Amino acid sequence: MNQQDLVLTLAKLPLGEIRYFNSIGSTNDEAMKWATKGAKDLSLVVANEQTAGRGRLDRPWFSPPSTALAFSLILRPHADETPHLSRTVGLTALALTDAFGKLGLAPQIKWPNDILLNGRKVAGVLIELTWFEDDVDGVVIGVGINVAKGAVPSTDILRFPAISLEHLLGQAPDRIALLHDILASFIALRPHMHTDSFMSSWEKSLAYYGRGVRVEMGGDQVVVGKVTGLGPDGSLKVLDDNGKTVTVRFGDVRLRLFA
Ligand code: BT5
Repeated sequence: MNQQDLVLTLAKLPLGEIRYFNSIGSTNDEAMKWATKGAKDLSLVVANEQTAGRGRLDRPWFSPPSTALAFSLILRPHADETPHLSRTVGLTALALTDAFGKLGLAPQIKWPNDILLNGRKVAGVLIELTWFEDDVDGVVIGVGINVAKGAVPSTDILRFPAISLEHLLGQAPDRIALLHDILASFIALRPHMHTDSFMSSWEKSLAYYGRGVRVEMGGDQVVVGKVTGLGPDGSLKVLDDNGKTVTVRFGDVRLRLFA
């Protein structure tokens, strides 16, 4: 992977500028800085390796050299998109499921930000915002994908089982071609983000739909119940054991065995 190949392969997409790094701390850190300094809509930071990749709540994200796809996409939301910005994670997840589907795989979205293959995590999404006064003026979408087997961390640092595309395909797909397909799907889906059909595609791709789950929402807050769908803002609806629908806006979802 290098800047020239990226620019050539992505040339037909209506992107902003592209910055490639052979090694970087975190593409999201770079993109956040760039977003506050005027990066254009759909500008892209891509790295061959991250040495301080981050997940939610500053959890570590492992992306060793040449085996992972790690990138951050900067959005300058249009005025008509701002009411729906909480759907950006779904937009990104659907772009990823589309691109993995094209490879013949059957991905599912583990709410809110993980992509699963065969019940294991192959990719994660981290969304961060930049503000101008009271308004969001930039959205940084970080995506990490385990492309080759070597990207998958050892089990002792994992909160959830992981897998790579190579494990399932027998060989690692080309990272730049994969990035192209993800971005093309993202750009095609973006104008539909406000629609009901977008929400139903997102719901249809959810892992654990209709199944019993346990959601840890931080602190001691836990909900146990059945996934019944998504709220209009992308929150997860869980019907708890007392028959009450709980709206979950942040959390880690696990399948409840024996439910
Ligand atoms: C995520 O957080 O899954 C979001 C990951 C986003 C990473 C991208 S890479 C490009 C951009 N730049 C960044 O610095 N970040 C973004 P979360 O749901 O909190 O999951 C984090 C957890 O995933 C960790 O606590 C580990 O247990 C696990 N993990 C770390 N590396 C992994 C990997 N390569 N594959 C599977 N699981 C991993």
